Amino acid sequence: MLERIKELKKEIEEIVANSVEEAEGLRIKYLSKKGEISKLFEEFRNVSADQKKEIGQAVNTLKEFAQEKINLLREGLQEQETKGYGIDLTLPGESMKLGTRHPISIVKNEILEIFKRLGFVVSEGPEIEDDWHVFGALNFADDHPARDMQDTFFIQRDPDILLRTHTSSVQVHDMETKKPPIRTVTFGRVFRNEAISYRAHCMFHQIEGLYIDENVSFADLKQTLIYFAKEFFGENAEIRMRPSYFPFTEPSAEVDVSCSICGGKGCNVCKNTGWLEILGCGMVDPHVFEASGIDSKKYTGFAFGLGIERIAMLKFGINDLRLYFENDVRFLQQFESAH
Ligand code: 2U9
Repeated sequence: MLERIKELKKEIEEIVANSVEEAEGLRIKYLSKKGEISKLFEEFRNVSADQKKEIGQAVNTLKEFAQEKINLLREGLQEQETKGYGIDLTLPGESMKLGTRHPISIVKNEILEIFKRLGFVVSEGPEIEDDWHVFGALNFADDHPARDMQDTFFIQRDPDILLRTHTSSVQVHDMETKKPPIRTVTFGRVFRNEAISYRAHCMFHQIEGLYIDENVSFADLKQTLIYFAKEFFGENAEIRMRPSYFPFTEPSAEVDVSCSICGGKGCNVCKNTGWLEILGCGMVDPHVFEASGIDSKKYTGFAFGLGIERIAMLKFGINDLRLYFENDVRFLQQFESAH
């Protein structure tokens, strides 16, 4: 009898049906009162007591298997018949809808690629930091306003823990763990305690670069930024530098690029100046080197930082920062597809 059960299992494994009627025929053949499996149950009465357990289990398993298989066949066919089509394997597949890349990611990737071509290595680090890596090691005075709760998010329990306000903290880790020459570019989210409006947000994205070696000069910085501007904004792009101040660089400068919309003639995007501010930069302050154990007599370096949201606004003509973080698909779908 076990042999017959095995044979039937194999037979049922291979059954197919092309219509609901055929599936019903199969149900009758195997599962009706006079069906093959019912016959097995009748024979089961004559099975000796010592075999009853084994054969009983096998017949029940076979019955469940047949019910499941025939139900599946019937359900599949019913669905096809109610939808009014059969399976046509020659039909082309339905293409999957691809998402689009976020404008911040598009700009971030493009900028990082430019600096990677110049030999910069990408580094990332934690968003939750300590005071030393965000402020102390970067030459911020103890009473610097950035350390104020009005400007920075602190963790209530421990004033030493805060959300980084710039990605320079990542490069402090690099300086602590690597030996010059160091040529890194970082990107990531930074947090500032700002009221949210069309031109300010409490969270945005930065890219920062740092190059430390012997004899690195301001001319190297300028040439690197000219290369970046031409690669990103086009061959005709020019830059100008204006003196500025940051605690971590000396001298420091703010950098403008010639307005790519009006070609420098003046328009409403550049507020008729012909220039757009794109980044800040400078030579790394010797105090910053000393704080991380780098010999400031032997090494010099340059650093720069830019806000990705601002560059993406210029590139795509976006006029409200909040659009980046609202996840409105009507906004997001306008950018290149992620493939
Ligand atoms: C180390 C030392 C110095 C990074 C720099 C800037 C100038 C800068 C702003 C641009 C717009 C921030 O996003 S923004 O608000 N950044 O102007 N950032 S120099 O200097 C560093 C970095 C790391 C160790």
